[in-house]
Amino acid sequence: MLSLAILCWLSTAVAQQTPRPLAFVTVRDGDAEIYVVNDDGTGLKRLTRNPAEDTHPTWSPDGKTIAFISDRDGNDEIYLMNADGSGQRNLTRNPASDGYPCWSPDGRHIAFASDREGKSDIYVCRSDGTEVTNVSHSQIWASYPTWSPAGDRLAYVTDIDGNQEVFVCAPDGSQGVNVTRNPAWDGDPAFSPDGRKLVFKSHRAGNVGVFVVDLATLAVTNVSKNNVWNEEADWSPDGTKLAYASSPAGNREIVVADLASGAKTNLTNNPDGDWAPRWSPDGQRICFLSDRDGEVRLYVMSADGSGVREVSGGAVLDEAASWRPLPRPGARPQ
Ligand SMILES: [Ca+2]
Ligand SMILES: [Ca+2]
Ligand SMILES: [Ca+2]
Ligand SMILES: [Ca+2]
Repeated sequence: MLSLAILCWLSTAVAQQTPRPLAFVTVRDGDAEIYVVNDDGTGLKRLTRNPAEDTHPTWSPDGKTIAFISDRDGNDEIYLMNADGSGQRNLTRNPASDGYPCWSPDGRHIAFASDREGKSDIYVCRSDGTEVTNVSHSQIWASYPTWSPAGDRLAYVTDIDGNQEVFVCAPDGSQGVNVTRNPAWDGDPAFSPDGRKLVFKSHRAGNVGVFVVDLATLAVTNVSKNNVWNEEADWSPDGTKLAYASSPAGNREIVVADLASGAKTNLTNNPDGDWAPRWSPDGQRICFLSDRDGEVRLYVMSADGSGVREVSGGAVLDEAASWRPLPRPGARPQ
C-alpha cells in the first residue's frame, strides 16, 4: 500500500512538473506566425518564419506534427510541420482556398474545408495529402469540420436551408443528419469526449447561447440559459463540464458549467475581456485569451480559476490556442 501511495504521489508530482505545450498565433513579428510555449511560460519557440499569414495550428493526435493554414504560395493551403517547426510542407496544393484542418483521432486522415469545386465543401484526405474526397457535396456552403473522438463521425456546419445547421455524417459523407433543425443560426459544433453529444452555438433563444444536443435522441439542452452573449464552448476532458466565454456583466468571462448540476462558475472575474477557453488534455488547466494587459495575450489558469499566468510573452492573434495532445496508451504508430 505504501509503495502504491508513493507511486500515486510520484505520478501526480510528475504530472505537475511535465510541461504542457501550447501552439498559438502571434503577430509580434509583423505578420501571423505560429509559436509554441509551455503552460508555465517556459520554452517559448517560434515555429514559422514566413512573411505570409500562418494560422490555425492543430496538433496531430500523437503530438508529433502540426497542421496549419498558410497563404505563402499565393492562396490558402493546409501545411504540415514537425512539432519543432522543421519539415514544413504543403498538403493541399490547390489554387482554391483550403482551410480548417482537423485530424482524425488515429492521425491517418485530415478533414478540411475547400472551395475547389466552386463552393465551400468538406473534404477528407490521407495525412500525406492523397486520396482527397468531397464528403459534404453541399448545395450551398459547408465548412468547419470536426471529428468525433472515436473517428466514426464528422460534424460540420452547412447553410443548406439558409439559416446554418450542424450536420453529422460518417467520414465518407454518408448517413448525414441535420442535428440542429432550427430556423435560427446554429454552428460551432464540438463532440463530447464520449461522442454521444455535441455542443454548439445557437441564436434560437434570442441571444447567442451554448446548447448541447444528444445525438441519439436529438434532444437539445440550453446550457448557458441566460440572455447575454455566450460562445466558444469547450468540453472538459472527462465530459462533465463545459467552459465557454460569457458576458454576464458586459465584458467576457470564462464560465464553467457543470452539466449534471447546472452550476456555473465565473473563473476569471476580470473587468477586461476573457475568451477562447481550452482545457488542457489532462483537465488540470484552462488556457484563454485576455486583453487585461492592454493587448490580446494568452493566459493559463488552473481549472478552478486560480494561478492565472500570462504565457505568450507578447500579443497574440484572436484565435484559440491549441494544447498538444497527451500520448494515447497503445496508440498505433502513424
Ligand atoms: Ca508568417
Ligand atoms: Ca489552396
Ligand atoms: Ca439553424
Ligand atoms: Ca472579463
